[in-house]
Amino acid sequence: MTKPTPKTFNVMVAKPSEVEHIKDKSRYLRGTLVESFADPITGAIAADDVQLIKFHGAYIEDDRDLRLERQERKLEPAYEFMIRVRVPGGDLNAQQWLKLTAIADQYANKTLRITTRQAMQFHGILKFDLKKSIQMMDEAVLDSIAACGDVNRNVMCTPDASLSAIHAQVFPYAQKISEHLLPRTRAYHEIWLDQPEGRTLVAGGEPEELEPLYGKHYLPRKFKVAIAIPPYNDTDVYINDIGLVAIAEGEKLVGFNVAVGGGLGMTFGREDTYPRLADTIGFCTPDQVLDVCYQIVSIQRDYGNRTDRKLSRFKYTLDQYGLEWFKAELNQRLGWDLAAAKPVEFITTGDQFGWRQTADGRWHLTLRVEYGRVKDTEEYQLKTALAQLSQYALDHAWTNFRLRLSANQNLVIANVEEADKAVVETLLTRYHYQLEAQHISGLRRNSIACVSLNTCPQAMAEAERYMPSLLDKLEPTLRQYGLLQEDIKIRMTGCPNGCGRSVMAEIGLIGKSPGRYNLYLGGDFQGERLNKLYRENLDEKALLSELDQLLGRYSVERLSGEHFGDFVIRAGIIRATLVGREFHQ
Ligand code: SRM
Ligand code: SF4
Repeated sequence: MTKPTPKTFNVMVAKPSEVEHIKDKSRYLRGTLVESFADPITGAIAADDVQLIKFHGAYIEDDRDLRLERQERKLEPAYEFMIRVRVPGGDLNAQQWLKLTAIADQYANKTLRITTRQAMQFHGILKFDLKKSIQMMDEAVLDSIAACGDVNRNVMCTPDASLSAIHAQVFPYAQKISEHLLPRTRAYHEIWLDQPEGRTLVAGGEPEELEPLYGKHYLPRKFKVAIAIPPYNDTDVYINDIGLVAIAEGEKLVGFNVAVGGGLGMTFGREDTYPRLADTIGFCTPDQVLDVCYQIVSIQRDYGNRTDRKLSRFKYTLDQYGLEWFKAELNQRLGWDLAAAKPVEFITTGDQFGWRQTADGRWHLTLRVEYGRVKDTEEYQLKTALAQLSQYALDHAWTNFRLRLSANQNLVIANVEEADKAVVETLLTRYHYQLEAQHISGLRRNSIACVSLNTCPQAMAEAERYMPSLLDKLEPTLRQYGLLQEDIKIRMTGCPNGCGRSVMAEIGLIGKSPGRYNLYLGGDFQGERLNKLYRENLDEKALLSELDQLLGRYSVERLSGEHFGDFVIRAGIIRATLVGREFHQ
């Protein structure tokens, strides 16, 4: 194949998308954000700024529960902002946790939302409170730079130190890669933190900014990196644009397998969009990994589709030009060749709940947080318990105390000395929080639901708010078939964008319209196989009936140790999806 032409803005063959034009004239992501946020007339911001503010970690949304009523009353939608904090590896200290809790209480909807990428989100922030929220984050050395937008997003790594002897060697790479791929524009510091302009003016007054990786047009689309430490695939490593699998020799990290081109988003009605898992292309050593990530991002910058944003993720660049071309291009940019990948084996994408100990004698407690929403309810007060625990850590100079967010929307209380275990347990039980996840069903333990309504503008059906009641209705069926404690992975999203990674689930539910879902089957337990559409547009009754039949068969026909996702394929209920391009077939 002849070498493709790089698709930089100026030499693009086809028409650049509207977002490309917005980036082009944004003066490195400044746009008219200052003016928009000073405008007292509306809760909204200018149209171009709606795109630009994503690069600063925020989205404009409106409360969809109020949309109709406000339309009828001829009021503008109830505009509010979502902001996503960048937390590489999901790692937060006590002071940071307290600041985030304060933001939730003072400016947002009084909840903290752990995301499926180990970041933290706030919802319901009003326009004039956004800057104050960002400044509060900054006081705890946190930011929302590149948490959204056409750049590299939050870098993931397993948060649970007890799962691997090499965790301490691997974990810092989440932070290092995140920093290495951060945009360099000073726009964020100027606009939100009132820090002086960092740009120099060249002749003619054009601001010249040092943005060596991204340039003026940043990436064609969002970009994601994750690290997993086998045998645990709790970051769903193969759904990322770059998936790094840590390789150990004995108790020493020797490098990473490099996988490229994962991504899950698709659009109903467009079969040229599809989820795709990353292909493993080789191995690099720890001191090579930053350069490898940088050069992969640079190839996507130069060759990604900048015309049709539905086809602009890296996965499509790879499928368009081919893996062999990509490997050759990468090796050329690196100036050396990746080594051959090492064999790896994963056993699960789930979290390991409860207390677990590391070799240094410290304890780590993984708590289930229902769909990542840290809140106080009448039943339990998790938000208060975690804030009090963080305050205790500060008061007692417990400096290595950490709260770590998991990619399954859960939380690890990390680095607890034997003597402090009782403090943690007392606080959690005082606020009625269950320490162990073993009291709930295996299906619930292995469930994820995306944010969806009432805040997500893309939602077609409920997810986070509906999943608990759906599970209430499924659990009697599980009990009847003796499957209550069986680990089965179920995930729900309110639309096909894939934020809750439904197409990787053994039971995947994707919202089609209010109260109706597509049912997908055949994902595996270890995160190495996509599922496939089984039934379309089911209401709750039809869904429960389908699952009743499937679970009934599973209970009698399964082989010893066989996971549900493998069973439905072996039993001929669904065909396995082996490559993303065949997802719709
Ligand atoms: Fe996502 C867009 C929430 C993880 C694929 N995602 C959105 C937006 C911003 C809606 C929008 O565009 O207006 C959602 C905000 C709703 C809200 O009110 O909070 C949203 N995504 C989320 C979170 C919060 C879901 C959650 O329940 O935790 C996750 C935040 C991650 C983070 O901290 O960075 C989240 N999103 C994901 C994942 C899973 C992952 O990365 O592990 C995916 C699938 C993987 C992938 O990227 O392919 C994902 N989100 C998308 C897409 C589809 C992208 C595509 O390639 O087509 C969109 C829509 C878009 O980009 O146009 C989207
Ligand atoms: Fe919103 Fe769809 Fe993502 Fe759910 S999957 S948060 S509904 S964009």
